[in-house]
Amino acid sequence: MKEKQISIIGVPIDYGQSRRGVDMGPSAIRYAGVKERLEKLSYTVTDLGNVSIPNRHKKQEQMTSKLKNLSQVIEINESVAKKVDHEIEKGSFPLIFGGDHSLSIGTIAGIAKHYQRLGVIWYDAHGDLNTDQTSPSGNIHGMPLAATLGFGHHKLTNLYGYAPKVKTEHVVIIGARDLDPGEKDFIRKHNIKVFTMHEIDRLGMPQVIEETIAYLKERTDGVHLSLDLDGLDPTEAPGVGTPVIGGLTYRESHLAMEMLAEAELITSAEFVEVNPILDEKNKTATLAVGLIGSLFGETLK
Ligand code: 6HN
Ligand code: MN
Ligand code: MN
Ligand code: MN
Repeated sequence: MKEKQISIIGVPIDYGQSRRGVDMGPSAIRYAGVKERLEKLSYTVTDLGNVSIPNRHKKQEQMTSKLKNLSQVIEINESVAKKVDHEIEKGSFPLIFGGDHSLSIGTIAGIAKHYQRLGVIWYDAHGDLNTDQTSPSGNIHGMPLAATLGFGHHKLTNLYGYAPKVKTEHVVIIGARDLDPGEKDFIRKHNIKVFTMHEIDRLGMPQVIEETIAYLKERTDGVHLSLDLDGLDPTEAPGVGTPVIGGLTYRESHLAMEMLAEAELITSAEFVEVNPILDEKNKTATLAVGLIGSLFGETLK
């Protein structure tokens, strides 16, 4: 990492999906010692606390569209975008903890305006490429990548006043193994670069990350890492709301983070979908902190 200043932002959002507990993800990651871990690597770390979340009981959900909790997701993500934008302006590396994956609509909105061609690595069991038309669930956490690319409900795509944030040819998805029919169509139609578990098993993680780095280095001027903990196998990361068997191991993920650190490719990052209620003794948050250590060069120093 070039920036020596890291700003931690917690986004305890759970409105993008249906299981309670993911709002405690940021606390669990903090409790697992992330700040100390990064300070040991001689970064200056500022924890900005959490973005505030409207209370579930105060605000009645308005079902004006089939998207669940749309107004809350918009409101939260507008403040996420603002906060992240501000930290980049100060020259700091934004490190965001979730919270469900709908928060990426806000983080990337705040980040992308600082780049001509922002790249995104989407490390996830899912594509998160659904739109209001294709979503099987109505859960907005299944839509953030599509929204970022300019597809879906206009309130999601135009969040923070511009669209699209990222071009389809500047995205690499790693770890996909549960794609909905509409997402598969989207990937084919827009020729999105995807390493499914099938390709990862055939090529091995070293080649997958080498290809990812080469692909993004020549096309982009900054790369955001969006790491959904359900990209990992549920045996190692059980504390997630939508687990899918047959996932990435800790070792593969650890290696991926080390290779990204070595390449000095990543300019912002988020670790999302940690749900402590579904976890076993904070295993998933602890694993996330291990990956964060590697991403910031722990094994190289
Ligand atoms: N995530 N594809 C499913 C849906 O409801 O759209 C699951 C999405 C999961 C999203 O894990 O961030
Ligand atoms: Mn600004
Ligand atoms: Mn996922
Ligand atoms: Mn996701």
